[in-house]
Amino acid sequence: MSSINRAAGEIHCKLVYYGPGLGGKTSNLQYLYSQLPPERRSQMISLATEGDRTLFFDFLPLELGQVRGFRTRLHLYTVPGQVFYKSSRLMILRNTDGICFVADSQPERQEANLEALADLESNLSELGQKLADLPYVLQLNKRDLPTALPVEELTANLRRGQEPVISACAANGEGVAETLQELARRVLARLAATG
Ligand SMILES: Nc1nc2c(ncn2[C@@H]2O[C@H](COP(=O)(O)OP(=O)(O)O)[C@@H](O)[C@H]2O)c(=O)[nH]1
Ligand SMILES: [Mg+2]
Repeated sequence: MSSINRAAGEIHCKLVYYGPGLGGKTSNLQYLYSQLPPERRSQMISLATEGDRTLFFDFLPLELGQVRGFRTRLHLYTVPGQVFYKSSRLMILRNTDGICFVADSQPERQEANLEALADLESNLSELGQKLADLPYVLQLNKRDLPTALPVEELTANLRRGQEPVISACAANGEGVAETLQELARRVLARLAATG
């Protein structure tokens, strides 16, 4: 999607948080939202959420400020985890500029992590894209839980290439800004390289 509107002096980038249900995607956006100055806080949109679960998606626009003289905006989305929302995930993934995979560090969620990662790769391939060709970061979330698997083990199981691996506790915001910075840096570097 990343669009540069030279006339308006604006850059727009679409970033998607992907991962197993209840892994912490919405929490990432909620934390970022909570860090915004109050006067800019009216904008997080969570569509059709029922209790904790994201049934459709969350959307959070973030102003990055000026990048190379352009007013730069990030559009953050999360995808719903449940299997039956495949068409929503496909739609949200379309024209994405970058992806953060939010993995759940708990042993009992490892199958769900692998399933979500495979689902991501298969959906990208339906859209004619490959993970390896996209700005991508792997976030290992829920590091605060006593049962969290070692970072090395999760990395060995979930890392697909040279993507950065970032430990996080989205519930209290640890690693959340770092994750976004790392992803945004990659997206903007790629934008600069491709013009
Ligand atoms: N202990 C712990 N709980 C977390 C963390 N991140 C999210 N959660 C909790 O996990 C549940 C699901 O999080 P949510 O962000 O809704 O997951 P999503 O389905 O991926 O959007 C919520 O109850 C969160 O409070 C974390 O880092 N540590
Ligand atoms: Mg959610």
